[in-house]
Amino acid sequence: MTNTLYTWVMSTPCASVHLTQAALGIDLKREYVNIWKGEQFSPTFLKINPQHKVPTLVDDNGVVMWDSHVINIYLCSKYGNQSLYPNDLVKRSLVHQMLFYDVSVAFPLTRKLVRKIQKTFVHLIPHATGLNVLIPGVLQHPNVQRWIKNAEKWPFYNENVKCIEAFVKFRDEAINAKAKL
Ligand SMILES: N[C@@H](CCC(=O)N[C@@H](CS)C(=O)NCC(=O)O)C(=O)O
Repeated sequence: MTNTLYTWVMSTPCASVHLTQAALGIDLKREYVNIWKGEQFSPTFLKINPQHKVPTLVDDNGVVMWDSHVINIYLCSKYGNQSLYPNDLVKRSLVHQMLFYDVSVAFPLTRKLVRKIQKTFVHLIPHATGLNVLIPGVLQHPNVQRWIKNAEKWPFYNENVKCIEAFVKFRDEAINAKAKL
């Protein structure tokens, strides 16, 4: 059995698993689930994950796992990557600290913001690229800028670019649809 990742390119939790996959250099069969078309509610997918969330991993031993943080930890532990997920207890706890921060603070905040943008003013931001314009206050902070510049050097960063490109395509389509009204 192959590892199958149920995923969607417009989802940031999914992008994090794509980044991990690329960093580990492993094969995962990807099945795309377009959540904006409601494909996560198909009987087939609900049978796999009744929580109807992507990313969802069906491991080569048939175990189903969901939540990007869990999947990322699992893949790093299984395929071993000391720099991404160190054995050292203190270093590992610092990794967990950021993962838990993402679960409890960063992701819920971003999701709220993106939903508002989708519903209200995506057509007003024709020059926005990805999230760079959407949350300028956060992204222009020097620490965040430094972090982004560093991330751009990762050899596997292109996986994130694909996610941003999908978002930009969505934005352009939303603008065009609005212009036709
Ligand atoms: N904490 C979860 C969040 C997963 C999540 O919210 N996924 C969204 C896409 S970004 C989803 O599948 N939404 C579909 C739905 O809830 O029906 C993770 O990190 O994997």
